[in-house]
Amino acid sequence: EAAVGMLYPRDSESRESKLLDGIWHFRADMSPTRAKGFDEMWWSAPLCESGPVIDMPVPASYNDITEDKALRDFVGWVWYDRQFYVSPAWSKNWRVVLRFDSAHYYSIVWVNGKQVLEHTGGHLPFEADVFAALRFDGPNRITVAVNNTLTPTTLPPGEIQYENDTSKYPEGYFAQVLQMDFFNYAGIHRHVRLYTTPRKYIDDITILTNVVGNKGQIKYTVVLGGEKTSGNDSVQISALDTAGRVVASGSELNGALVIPNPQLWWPYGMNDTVGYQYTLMVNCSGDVYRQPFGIRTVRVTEDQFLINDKPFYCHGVAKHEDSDIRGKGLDYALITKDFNMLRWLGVNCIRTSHYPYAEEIMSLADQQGVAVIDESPGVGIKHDDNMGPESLKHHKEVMTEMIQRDKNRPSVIMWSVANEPASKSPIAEAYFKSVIEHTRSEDPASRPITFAGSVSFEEDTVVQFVDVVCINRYYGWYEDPGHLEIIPLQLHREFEGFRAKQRKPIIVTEYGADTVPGLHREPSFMFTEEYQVDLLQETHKVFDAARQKYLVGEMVWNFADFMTVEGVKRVVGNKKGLLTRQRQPKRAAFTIRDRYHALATGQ
Ligand code: GCB
Repeated sequence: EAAVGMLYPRDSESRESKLLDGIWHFRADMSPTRAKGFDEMWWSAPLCESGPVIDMPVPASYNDITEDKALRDFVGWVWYDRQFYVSPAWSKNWRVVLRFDSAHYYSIVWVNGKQVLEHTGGHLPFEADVFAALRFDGPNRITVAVNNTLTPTTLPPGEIQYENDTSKYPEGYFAQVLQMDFFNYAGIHRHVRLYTTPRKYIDDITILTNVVGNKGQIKYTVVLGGEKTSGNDSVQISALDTAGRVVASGSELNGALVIPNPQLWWPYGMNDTVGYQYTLMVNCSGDVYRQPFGIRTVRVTEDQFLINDKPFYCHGVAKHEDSDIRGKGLDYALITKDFNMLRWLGVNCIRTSHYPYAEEIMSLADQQGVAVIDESPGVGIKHDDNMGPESLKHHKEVMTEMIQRDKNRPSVIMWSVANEPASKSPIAEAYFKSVIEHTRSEDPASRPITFAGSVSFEEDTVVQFVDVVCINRYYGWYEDPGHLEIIPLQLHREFEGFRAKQRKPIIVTEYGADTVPGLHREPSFMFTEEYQVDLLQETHKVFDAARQKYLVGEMVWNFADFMTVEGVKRVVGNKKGLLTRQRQPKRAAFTIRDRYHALATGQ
């Protein structure tokens, strides 16, 4: 069987790693065809020899690093390179894997001029054993070409619009048309690293948990990679608690463990302990890997979302990976601050709108008991040519990669396959039936599946396939702007309409109002801090009435302000944040904080 593992790189007695983060050399290929780098084979020598280079941090988006508008808004291939060394000790009986945690969007990677990797999709890891391409006795060079062009069949989809009338547009003019409401930040967004494993290695681990009476039941599967199994592998499996005590053990590659009186994994607010995780320590013929896991169950009924058989009410926010200067680049200070602000707000659940987030973010969610609706990059599926066979194939591959990466995470309580697709047409019905069936068959833990929809119950054709109905609604904002009095009627009507079609629980995955911090008016007026508060509060009345029945969650759009393309609806980005882009509270943040802390103590 082909190696499919995508375990997060973790050092151990048998594994070492080396981050290649730092300042790299960089050049955007501004040639009209964007193909100069390939014509001149820029990977065959250091980048600084084929033309001028600038310094570029990794990880980070390249867009906001310089003062060059052409680079900020660039569409096409950019090139990165750097030197590195590996210890001769790594040449003995090791596998050396080069892993990109993500690069946006389409990437090709060379080591010492030899192509070692190619990957499509911006938010998921890719890796390869590069042992054969490495030098252990001198400098190595890594070259990366990344292309951020979005097409009708990428996820997210996009389009390039060409203008040929030279009386109106300069020669060769084209513009990228985005179908989503966030800036198409690009570059090497997460860590790049080398890590070693023995030649025979642990390729994948799957852990399934269940709770029966006072017993935690663990089913695990370990997949080995590398040299053919000789049949006499030594296998040691131990489940450890947080104090490092062995609470169960086994000696098979596939097995079951029982943990008596387990500490369950709980989200924030549902128990005194939250985010409790055990570690499955796997030792296979000397390769050691420690996989964290949480014991918890997730189940959906006609009107409830149950975690460990207790009703869970999601009081959360949708987020973005977005901040000043670094764009979508991973930053430890930023993500730690974000989790502090999530706790400050009293949030117990986030949605990774609109793409899978960095694994470091997912790990904080696991540890801090923040439940996650894990969303794919299926955002902006608006046209029929985004739902053809090629799109479908790619969408399924992305779902597979996502599940492969996140399947063991206790925080992930549901998959979201898309955000606001055009879910009215027969083509959407067939397309999403197929994507959702595929997702169901891929997740060994059978988590619930959803998508965040914007189409009314009267026209939607996809909700029939999901477990939880998730709806994004902007009453009083895009619908009847300025009119808060319509919210109770229209939102209630949608709830009842969906319920009449499908007896499934509902989460409002988006509602909100653009708010310019510091803008005030009494009585409230759109874009003021008061209007955001009023809109939220008016909506909460409807939530409170439906909460006892079938509403299982509410999520504000958005945690913080974030960057978008330039456009007449956006004043330097989307301003629907409870927090500014610098993570300082607007007035509505206090409204939500009061409400969420009350909901957390009420559960
Ligand atoms: C939506 C989208 C989200 C946008 C938001 C808005 O429905 O899902 O990506 O940013 O509305 O503010 O328009």
